[in-house]
Amino acid sequence: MSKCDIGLIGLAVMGENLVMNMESKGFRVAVFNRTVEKVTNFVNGRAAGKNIVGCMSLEELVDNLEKPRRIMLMVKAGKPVDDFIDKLIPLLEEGDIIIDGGNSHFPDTIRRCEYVESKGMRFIGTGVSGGEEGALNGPSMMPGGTPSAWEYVKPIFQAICAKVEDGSPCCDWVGENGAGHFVKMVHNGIEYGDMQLICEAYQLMRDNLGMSAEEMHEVFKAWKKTELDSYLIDITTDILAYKDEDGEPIVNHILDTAGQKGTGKWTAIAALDEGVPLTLIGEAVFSRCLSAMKSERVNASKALGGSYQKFNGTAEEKAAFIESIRKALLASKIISYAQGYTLMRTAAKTYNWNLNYGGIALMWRGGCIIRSVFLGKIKEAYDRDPSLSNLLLDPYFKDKIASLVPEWRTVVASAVLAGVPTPAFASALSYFDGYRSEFLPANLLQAQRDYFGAHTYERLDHERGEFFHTDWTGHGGNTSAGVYNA
Ligand code: NBP
Repeated sequence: MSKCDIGLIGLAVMGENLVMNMESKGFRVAVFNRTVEKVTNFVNGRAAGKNIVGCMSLEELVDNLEKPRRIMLMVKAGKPVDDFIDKLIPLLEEGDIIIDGGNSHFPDTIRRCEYVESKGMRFIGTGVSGGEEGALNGPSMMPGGTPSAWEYVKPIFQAICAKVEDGSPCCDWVGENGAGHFVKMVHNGIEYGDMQLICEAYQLMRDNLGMSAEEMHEVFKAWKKTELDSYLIDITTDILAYKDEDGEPIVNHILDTAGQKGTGKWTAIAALDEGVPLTLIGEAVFSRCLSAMKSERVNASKALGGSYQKFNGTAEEKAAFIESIRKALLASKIISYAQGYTLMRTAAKTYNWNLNYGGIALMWRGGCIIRSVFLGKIKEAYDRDPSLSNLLLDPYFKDKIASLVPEWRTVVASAVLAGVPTPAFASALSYFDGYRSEFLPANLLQAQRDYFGAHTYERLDHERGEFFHTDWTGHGGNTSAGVYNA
């Protein structure tokens, strides 16, 4: 019997579908699962008659693999990954490759990569996006880790991943140690942002314009034909048309509390750690938190007044406002990606990753939840200038946002007047206005810091790096604080 090309541990929804995908591309796959009955069920069920070898122990799995061995873990993120790594290492040989395809936090991947390499083996941490369907038919994959492992994993990953129209794979090497999982984390953060933006457009149409789910379905259907064309707009269009058993749109029956698994929070925390203003994704995470406070909001709506001002324009004005909402959504989306890319650029410096920003846009272009036509424009921007410091400075995005700004302002202002919350639209606009400001009020802020804490300040009429302190009250000394926190 010939050996297998790859082993996969973890026969839950993602693992099973990835195995089926690999097998369909001509790879022979050995499989194992902690609860071994699942192996038996799988090989006798979905995998029956396929080029898939069920293994009842890790030893059997390892014995069944070509060298260098490639073993992919698709298990619950966290301790199960560490446990499997520790069980595998004594069974493996130098140069063998352990791949973690779960949603691991990138600091864990950095640690695991160093640990596995210290034992003479190689490690890859890869983001896999696209859910169950993506795993089966072609996910977006973002691998990083031990660089020398990539040549052994590349033929499999690039065969099973999603492809864009010209056949380019939505999977390429991201960078060393935790880079792949970092990029996957930012992907998930951007996903939070994209979903929040769509929900704000929906709330404006529902609560300000008083539109029905059916009417909004038509609007999103039309938006699919614009630059907003994306998987998330697609599924929103479908959701709004879906009827419950009583014939009502099911969306009207769903409780308005959102769950989260934490990857958006990780992205926001990484941004705070790196000092990057990732305001839109931050607002998207907090909006889910606010949504989860349902009973408190119900009480507050009674205590504080929970109604929204209704739009009272003509049919033409309503249609024009809907188009303005579309533009506000697009403008805010550009800001979200500009912020996400700034986070990746900053983290790349911190962690010494040589990230290929156009390549990342291509990886997200197909297969994953944020896949969209828009990502093609980001790829083009980084092809034009791989060292672009901010997406907003690319000629295409600069012109695009300029064309959207007036109506974006109208939408945010109208939402504020109507009392409809639009935290992502509004924070994106504030970021835009802050980013394009030569002068911010931080001169006053720095004066306050110097006043109460002798934190010193720099002056416009002196070179950068010269620090001054003022005795603001006349009772202070000339001593300034030792550390200047820029
Ligand atoms: P789950 O995240 O539900 O994990 C199930 C697998 O983990 C099973 O094989 C289970 O074994 C194993 N496992 C658990 Br649970 N606890 C274990 C432990 N203490 N020791 C050893 N094994 C343990 O599966 P999934 O939804 O297929 O996701 C797999 C990974 O892919 C996760 O990291 C997930 O975050 C990520 N991911 C999921 C999606 C998605 O749409 N579901 C998308 C992208 C990425 P058992 O059968 O013996 O309980």
